[in-house]
Amino acid sequence: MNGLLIKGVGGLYTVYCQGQRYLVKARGKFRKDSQKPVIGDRVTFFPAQGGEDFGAITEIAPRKNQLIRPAVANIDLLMTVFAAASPQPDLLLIDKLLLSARLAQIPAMVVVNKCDLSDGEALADQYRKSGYDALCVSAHTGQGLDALRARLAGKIVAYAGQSAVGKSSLLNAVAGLNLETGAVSRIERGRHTTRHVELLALSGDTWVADTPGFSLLDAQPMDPQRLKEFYPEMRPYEKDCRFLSCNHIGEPVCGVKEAARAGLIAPQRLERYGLLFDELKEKWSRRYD
Ligand SMILES: Nc1nc2c(ncn2[C@@H]2O[C@H](COP(=O)(O)OP(=O)(O)OP(=O)(O)O)[C@@H](O)[C@H]2O)c(=O)[nH]1
Ligand SMILES: [Mg+2]
Ligand SMILES: [Zn+2]
Repeated sequence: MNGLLIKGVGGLYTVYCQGQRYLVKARGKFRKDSQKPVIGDRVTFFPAQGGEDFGAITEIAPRKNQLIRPAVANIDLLMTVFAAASPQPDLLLIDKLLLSARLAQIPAMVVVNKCDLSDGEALADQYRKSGYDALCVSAHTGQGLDALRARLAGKIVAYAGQSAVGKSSLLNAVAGLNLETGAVSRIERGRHTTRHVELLALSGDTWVADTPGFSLLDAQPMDPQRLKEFYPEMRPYEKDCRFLSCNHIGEPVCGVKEAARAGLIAPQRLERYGLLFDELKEKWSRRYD
């Protein structure tokens, strides 16, 4: 049988297959191959037979992507969440999360929550210009939640974003979950040491990795020269740069900077690109330390 690994605690795993949950263990060969099963794995298994307590995993399908800490595989969609207001948006964090997702080959989208407090369209547009799907929503009024539900349907979803932007509130509103929200979850998160990761059923075949995905930030050092590849909105204007290798940060005669000045690309996003460039440059120069 084939199923989805949704939970693992101390070597005992739960596999979901056609509405049923099966308790299974991994066979010894996986430990030998140092190929431990990971939540989100598509596995071949057989259920417990006559008198046995547990079934067994016999095969793990190749992973299309994987988060390391905590380990989750085969994520179909990363929701990067920020609030239009309260807390003030940390868009540099969002840019970093989107970049890390690209590097990890995880499709990502942008969710602007709390649009009942402030209009998030201009912020969402910064990302739409960059080719991202961006939705303005409110967990409180329900604005945009049908569209969000449609984006998530049938997928394994992970989420990320600074504290208090409403990640738990959104999951609760979208799927009728009962995750802790507000101050309580923030206090507890500091003390909580996660012993296991779990995929929660949002509905039917939609799953959410119950972790805010911050491990994404520990990405490998990257050559800053490559950063512009991740900003497709710059491409049409690069032909107007004097230098073929222009990084659009301080070079004279830069078509991209011109385009930002003319409002053709979001100047704020270009500014954050510069910050990210400097940060990557610093990390890159220390990569052999
Ligand atoms: N006005 C408004 N407030 C919201 C909205 N969504 C969430 N909130 C409030 O924002 C606060 C934080 O929400 P949470 O869902 O706990 O935020 P979180 O992102 O899960 O926070 P952490 O678990 O700390 O990372 C709560 O007081 C929510 O009631 C919204 O759409 N509009
Ligand atoms: Mg939360
Ligand atoms: Zn340039």
